[in-house]
Amino acid sequence: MTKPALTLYLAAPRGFCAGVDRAIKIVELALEKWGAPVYVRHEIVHNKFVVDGLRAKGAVFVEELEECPEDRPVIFSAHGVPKSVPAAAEARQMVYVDATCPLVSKVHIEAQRHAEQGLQMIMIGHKGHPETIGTMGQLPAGEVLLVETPEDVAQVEVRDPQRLAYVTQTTLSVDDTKGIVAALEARFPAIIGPHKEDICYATTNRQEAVKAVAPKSDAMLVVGAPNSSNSRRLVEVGAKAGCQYTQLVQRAENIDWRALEGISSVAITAGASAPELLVNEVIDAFRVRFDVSVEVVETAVERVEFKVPRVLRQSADTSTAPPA
Ligand code: 2E6
Ligand code: F3S
Repeated sequence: MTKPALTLYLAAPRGFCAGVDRAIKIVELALEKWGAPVYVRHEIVHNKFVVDGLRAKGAVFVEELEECPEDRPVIFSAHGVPKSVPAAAEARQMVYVDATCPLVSKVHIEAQRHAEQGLQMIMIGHKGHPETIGTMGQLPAGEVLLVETPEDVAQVEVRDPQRLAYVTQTTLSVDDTKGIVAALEARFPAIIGPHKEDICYATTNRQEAVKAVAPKSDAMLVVGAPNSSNSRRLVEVGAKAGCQYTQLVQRAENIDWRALEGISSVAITAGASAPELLVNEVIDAFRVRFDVSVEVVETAVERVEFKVPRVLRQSADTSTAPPA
């Protein structure tokens, strides 16, 4: 039987960003340097395949620092941590490596600077997300006000409308955030925004690429995890850009083939924490069922790279002893 023809639009950029790449390298290098087990506070990035792979090499994933023994190194995830976390690690004299993405750390510094200048901080972010918890946790509890929607902006109660600044989560929808910022500026004309956008280059580029592929595709699949904020935003952006069917899939086995019956085009992208191997797995699954022609749609070229912390930069075999 001949297979139906399918044009597969492969969005670029997609998948791993520089912060994810660095965070995974940090865990791998820590395992080389100190041996197993190395503890990781929270999923290093929001991807089960990545986490399972590192677990198999000896990483132990926990949610709280209290679950880690004092005599083993601990790594903080790419999403960032409240200030209280490294402080508690220091108090317990633990060896820790911070894998917070430098672009998240930039937002942390920004929030602290504004607060030092006497400005009250508002954060645009998703409640309960580890990055939001980490950024808000750079200042004492209750100091940062969280808004998620323009409706929240109408309700928020500030100390002094003349002395306000805002920061955002790095993985928000670029377009939805514009609406929230517009609401903030309309209600608080004196509010100060970030020097340079807090939404990171990887988020922006992946959303732009989706806007290029989604409108011409009968369906769009985003490879990524349900707890990956940036991946979920890609699904929403695809739907808003006019794609009739958008789905988040962790693996090829999650594809709902019934829903894809009769399509002649599909767009595929991946969140910043999804390995390319899983994208290839999805493409291969399409090849089994369709006569696929792949068209790469590239809207930006990324050359961003972040160095790993100095403690892990020297060759792995210079110190195999566990930390003192
Ligand atoms: C750190 C900061 C931003 O859920 P979210 O999209 O934030 O996280 P991941 O792990 O899916 O993506 C990478 C990342 C790490 N993004
Ligand atoms: Fe960093 Fe953006 Fe990736 S904040 S971890 S470069 S999605």
